[in-house]
Amino acid sequence: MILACSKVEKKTEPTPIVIPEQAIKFTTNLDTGTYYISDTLPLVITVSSKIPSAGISFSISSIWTDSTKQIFKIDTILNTGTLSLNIPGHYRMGSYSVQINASSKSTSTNTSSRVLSLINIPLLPAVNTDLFPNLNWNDHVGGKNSIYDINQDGTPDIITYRRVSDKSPLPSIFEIKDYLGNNIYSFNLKEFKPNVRDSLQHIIIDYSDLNNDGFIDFALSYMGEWWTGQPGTPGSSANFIGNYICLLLSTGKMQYQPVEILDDPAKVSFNITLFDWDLDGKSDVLLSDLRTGDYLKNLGSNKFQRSNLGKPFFNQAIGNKLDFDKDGKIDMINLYVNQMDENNRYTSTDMSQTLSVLTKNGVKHFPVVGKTIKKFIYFLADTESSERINMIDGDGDGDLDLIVGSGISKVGAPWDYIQEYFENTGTQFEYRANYITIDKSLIGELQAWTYDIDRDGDLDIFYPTYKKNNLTNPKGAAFWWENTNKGFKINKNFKLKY
Ligand SMILES: [Ca+2]
Ligand SMILES: [Ca+2]
Ligand SMILES: [Ca+2]
Ligand SMILES: [Ca+2]
Repeated sequence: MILACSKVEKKTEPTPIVIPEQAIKFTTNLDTGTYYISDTLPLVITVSSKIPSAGISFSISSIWTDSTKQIFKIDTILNTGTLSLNIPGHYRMGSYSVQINASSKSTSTNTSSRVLSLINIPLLPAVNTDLFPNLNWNDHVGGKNSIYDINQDGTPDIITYRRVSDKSPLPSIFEIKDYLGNNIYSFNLKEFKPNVRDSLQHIIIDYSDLNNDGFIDFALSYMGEWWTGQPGTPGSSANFIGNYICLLLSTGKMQYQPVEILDDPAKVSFNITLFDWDLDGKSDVLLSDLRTGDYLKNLGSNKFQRSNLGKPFFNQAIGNKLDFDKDGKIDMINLYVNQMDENNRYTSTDMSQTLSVLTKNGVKHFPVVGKTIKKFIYFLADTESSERINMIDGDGDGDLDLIVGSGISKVGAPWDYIQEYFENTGTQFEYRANYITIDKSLIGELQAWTYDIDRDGDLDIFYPTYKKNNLTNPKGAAFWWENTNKGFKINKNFKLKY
């Protein structure tokens, strides 16, 4: 017989079994390498150890290491396995470091931490001209100051016309396209006006909201001159065969009604400029230039009346349109310098250098001093000629300073380009040598545009176009200029946005 036998023991309270907390372990979605950021940090933290009963205290902070500035800091308790955060504020160019500390809420010695590296490389909003090889890219860029978005979809647009060199006469097609390669609008001048005279085969284009419906309207001028040979060379002569102008008046978003406003075989015109020339609040159409004063006065409701402006506000020369006095309304700026012909003869007796600004309050004139700005009608061999202007606050004092863009023509070699800075002192614009750094081994153009590329709150400078298949060639490398408030410095840190 087997007797079950048992010891009778004194019953005791069970000793609590101390199960040590697992060492805290976590991973993030950004653990491998450097994360490229443009603003918001999408951070996901996953805890791989057992969560202590009281939870885990997380302390997360991000530092902009370029200035040791703290971007954000958060302390939070996690009771589940993952923590997802979208943390904004990393919009400025530079390096960031994200510190993550995790510790058990009940055992403060049970901690873990890691550091993530982020880098923000600025996006350069230049356009690749290989995208549409048949366009006149010069006209997309010239006389403008920054990217523009006609159809208001957030992607910058291109307004110009097709230039097909192996066809004569050219098709005269006005085009709106965008930086992603989309075709937005096209208008064939010759389909609308089959018997239009072919002249220089350039469509001169300007735009403004003429009928005040919130959509941009266009004026197209088909030019009135062509040459029998190389312009300006002996034996070559100009033939004048008139000027044709039509407006494209918006009837809705990207819908236009073409309206012929001038068909004159005797008129010669090299400009068309939409601006409120008579300062009554509505954009008008200057048919050629201020010297003639011939313009269409905007009467409202798509009605225009041929009129004359009378005495010119200024000697019309190199122009641009921007908001000089910061009242929200676009002003006209004009840099006059005496222009030379192909024989180095001045074309005027007026030797002044003047920046004129036409605002709704009238015109103001500012001397431009410290350097003789050269301008020629034609680029011949080794000609330095100023062709474009823009304005930017380069010294951070709140007023706009002047940028003059020039080309230096070369025979049998690529041209050089320079951008020069004239500081606004309130009464005049004074030349500051080398304020805008120039490196002629990099890309060059006549017109520089402005944009806050590093997103630090001030405008920087860049060239609007590049060629993707030419970036590694001499004079092909893209760059931008950082506004340091003490000069514009070449910066090669960027990614091409388009
Ligand atoms: Ca667009
Ligand atoms: Ca007007
Ligand atoms: Ca300034
Ligand atoms: Ca900036």
